Amino acid sequence: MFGLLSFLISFFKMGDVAAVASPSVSDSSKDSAGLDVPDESFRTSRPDIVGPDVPDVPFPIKLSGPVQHGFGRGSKDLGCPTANLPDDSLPPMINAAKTGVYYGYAQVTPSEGTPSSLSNQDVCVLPMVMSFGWNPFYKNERMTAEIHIMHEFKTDFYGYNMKALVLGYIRPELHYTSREALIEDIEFDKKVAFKSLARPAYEKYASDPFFTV
Ligand code: ADP
Ligand code: RBF
Ligand code: MG
Repeated sequence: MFGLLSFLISFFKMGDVAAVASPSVSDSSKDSAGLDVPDESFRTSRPDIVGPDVPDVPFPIKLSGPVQHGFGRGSKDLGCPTANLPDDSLPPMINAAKTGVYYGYAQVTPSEGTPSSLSNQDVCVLPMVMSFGWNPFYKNERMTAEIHIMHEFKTDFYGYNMKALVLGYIRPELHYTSREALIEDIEFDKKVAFKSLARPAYEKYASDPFFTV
């Protein structure tokens, strides 16, 4: 009896050791300013499917609003345009999730009664990656939700309504010191989003009634 009790006491005292014994992949460490910088080992050995096989709480998260102008850096600096959601559309994300990179589906639709420059393919429900947070690389002072839709659009669609169904978390938002590393990781994020969404329980959200038929 005493043997069992002392074993249990020493087991709980060894909480830290037990944590080390069950390995977990670390994705970041702190730099001297306390910012999360990517670990090289994380960058070179990232899984290409993330999240459970069936979306779990707090997903799906629904976001919607007219596409806003940002600083124009996504296309120019990173070769990855991101459609920015308005501030007042962010509470469902702010209230339920931490900052980071997410995957899901998005749909762009013209406002009623306005002529549209978008094709039938452009207004489909399409896979997306979303950066939600402070963009430490650019030292932003405002939180943003920026969506890159994995589709080739022929024109911009500022002012058009965008709906997004966020279905899973990919990684934390990190403080990149090189633009090249950020670009490389964004490319990998797209691959992760595609593969993670290709599971039946995720695919079915592409025809969710939230989207416009
Ligand atoms: P901004 O800082 O104004 O958001 P970006 O350089 O990030 O500028 O470009 C975003 C704009 O590019 C979007 O608002 C949209 O009109 C357009 N765009 C074109 N293709 C895409 C795409 N695949 N995903 C998201 N936005 C796109
Ligand atoms: N910005 C960061 O500072 N850190 C990140 O980890 C980061 N990850 C991103 C991942 C994706 C998929 C996308 C589309 C953008 C990411 N960005 C990140 C945001 C990028 O800095 C942002 O698109 C620019 O601020 C241009 O608006
Ligand atoms: Mg943008």
